[in-house]
Amino acid sequence: MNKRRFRGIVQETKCLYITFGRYKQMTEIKEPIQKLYQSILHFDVRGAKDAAKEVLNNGIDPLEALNGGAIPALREAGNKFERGDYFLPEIMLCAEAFQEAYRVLEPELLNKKEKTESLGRIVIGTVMGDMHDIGKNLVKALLQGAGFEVHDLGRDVPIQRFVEKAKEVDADIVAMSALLTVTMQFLGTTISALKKAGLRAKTIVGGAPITADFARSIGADAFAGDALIGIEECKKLVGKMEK
Ligand code: B12
Repeated sequence: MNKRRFRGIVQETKCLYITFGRYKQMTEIKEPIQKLYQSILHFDVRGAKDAAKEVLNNGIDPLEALNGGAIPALREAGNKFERGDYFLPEIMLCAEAFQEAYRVLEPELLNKKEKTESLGRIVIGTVMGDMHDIGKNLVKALLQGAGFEVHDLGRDVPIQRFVEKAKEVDADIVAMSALLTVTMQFLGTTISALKKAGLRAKTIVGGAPITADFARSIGADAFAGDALIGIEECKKLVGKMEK
């Protein structure tokens, strides 16, 4: 092999190492986030709490930990439930582990408050018949962090309760969550009831089974498949951001 060819091979190998190194860095999930994922998936409530503390102690953004570890763990638990590997008690324990970790992370999320002046009033809740509130609570915390005044009605919220509260606080936005295919319909009925009552509030919907097409079909003003996008959509709805 001549010298030129040899130098070429050395150069190519160096490039490969550098590229692979960068790729590894990009794909490496930080250890406390991995711990958070494993603890939630394996319903280790104490472990999830400790992992969340570790996340904060290591200066990791709580949102990165939620998006990179805690939420994927719940999604995987849902997949296991669908495949028959997990049953309801396991899902309940996974949810408990998530909540325990979330309690540690939430104050730090709220600390990221962007503004002191309110961006607008939002009424939020999970629709009638639906007990899933983890996603809704996350959206609520981020909305508060972004500077919205949020009125949380909780979960399993009757249609009329949304209407009454929106009227009472003169809401700019009504935000609704639904996680079950059987409760998705109540997003539409609530939007119709808000319109029928002549309220000016804009509506935004979200939740795992909701799609942009479905949101459009029920007359929602906005949709987001993810909490962070939801915050940007709410800012657009109140005209605080370029469309
Ligand atoms: C945890 C969980 C539970 C917990 C809920 C605890 C709680 N306090 O919330 C418990 C154990 C109580 C539960 C019960 C049930 N569950 Co469940 N559950 C889940 C699971 C595993 C995770 C959901 C979750 O919290 N995800 C994490 C959060 C952060 O994600 P998210 O909710 O999607 O929210 C994000 C976005 O969607 C968005 N978002 C959400 N809401 C909103 C709102 C707005 C306005 C915006 C902008 C954005 C937005 O932002 C969030 C963050 O990015 C899912 C699996 C899955 N893949 O979703 C099943 C799942 C939703 N459950 C399911 C089922 C079937 C049930 C039960 C019927 C089981 C049973 N046989 O009893 C009951 C129903 C009870 C009821 N009446 O509601 C099915 C639903 C199937 C379907 N197509 O309808 C799923 C999909 C599991 C599965 N794969 O089969 N469940």
